[in-house]
Amino acid sequence: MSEDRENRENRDRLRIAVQKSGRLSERSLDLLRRAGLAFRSSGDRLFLHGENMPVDVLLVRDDDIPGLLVEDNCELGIVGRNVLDEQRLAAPERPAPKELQALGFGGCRLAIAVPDNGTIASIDDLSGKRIATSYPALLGDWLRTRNVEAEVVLLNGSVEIAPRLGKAHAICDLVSSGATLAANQLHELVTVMKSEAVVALSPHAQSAAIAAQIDRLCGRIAGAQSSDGVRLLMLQAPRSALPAITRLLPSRNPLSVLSLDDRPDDVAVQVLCSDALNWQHLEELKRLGAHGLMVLNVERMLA
Ligand code: PRT
Ligand code: ZN
Repeated sequence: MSEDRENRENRDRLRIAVQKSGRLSERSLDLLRRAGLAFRSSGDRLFLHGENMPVDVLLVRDDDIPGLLVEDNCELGIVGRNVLDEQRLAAPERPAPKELQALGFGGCRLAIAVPDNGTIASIDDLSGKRIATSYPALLGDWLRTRNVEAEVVLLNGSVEIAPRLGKAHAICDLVSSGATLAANQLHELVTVMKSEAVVALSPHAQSAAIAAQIDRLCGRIAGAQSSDGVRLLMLQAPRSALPAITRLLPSRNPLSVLSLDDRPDDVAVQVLCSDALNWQHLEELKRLGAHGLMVLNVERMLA
């Protein structure tokens, strides 16, 4: 048995890979903390040792995460679906990591965008055109399933300037706010895929001990995630203002309404809201007569 294989089989600590530094890093580590994991950093800051669970965190480039899972260097990874699916399609002969759970952050879409005031107005117009992208496998697959014969031009960065440089007629890149496209006089033609951060699982079979750790950590991640962005709004208000308050709130959750001993016309209200609850809502609630407004983050929820 190779030393590597032996190490792996003797391993009793779960390893999860997350992006070292980038858009997903902070939210990924925050999620693990909220799942109850406390960790200590190693000197080289590439490894976080879980202190209260047998779980270690590898800090790596996001593009390395699918490979680490395929090579069985770690069991779980938090990575954009775009990266996971691109690598799966690029190497269909390799065992593919499995998407276990979507995480609701890192949301974006892979979209084909074309120059404003250009000649490409529909998907059919892409035939015979060059499309620049860092996602050749996802784009190639999309073009094939739609029978569009376009040339895929691989670029590893600054894809959005390719049309102006004359390198391509269109681009296929990640979009979130759309500001980058607008700044480059481009607009979206069609969405190729929707993406967000996901938990991915190694395609290899695991020991019973590790499998139990995977279940436990994923269960906790799901629990932490269900309270993600959930806020508890507390306020006091005249009872007569309740219908208007209900109409104004960005929430369909029922209000808990409590009577106040010393003020029969007033009530105390509690309601769960999403993070769509903003300052303007609070100001409007105040105008309706609410006072003592408080918005608290919800850490954990158990139905
Ligand atoms: O160093 P490393 O390789 O780890 O990081 P990276 O630079 O490859 O990745 P990073 O941190 O930029 O992105 C990590 C993941 O975040 C991506 O794989 C996506 O899953 C997700 N994500 C979410 C995004 C965006 N939103 C996003 N807007 N990744 C990139 N962008 C870029 C996009 O490429 C374009 O350049 O942002 C620009 C567009 O943004 P808007 O808001 O102007 O539309
Ligand atoms: Zn990357």
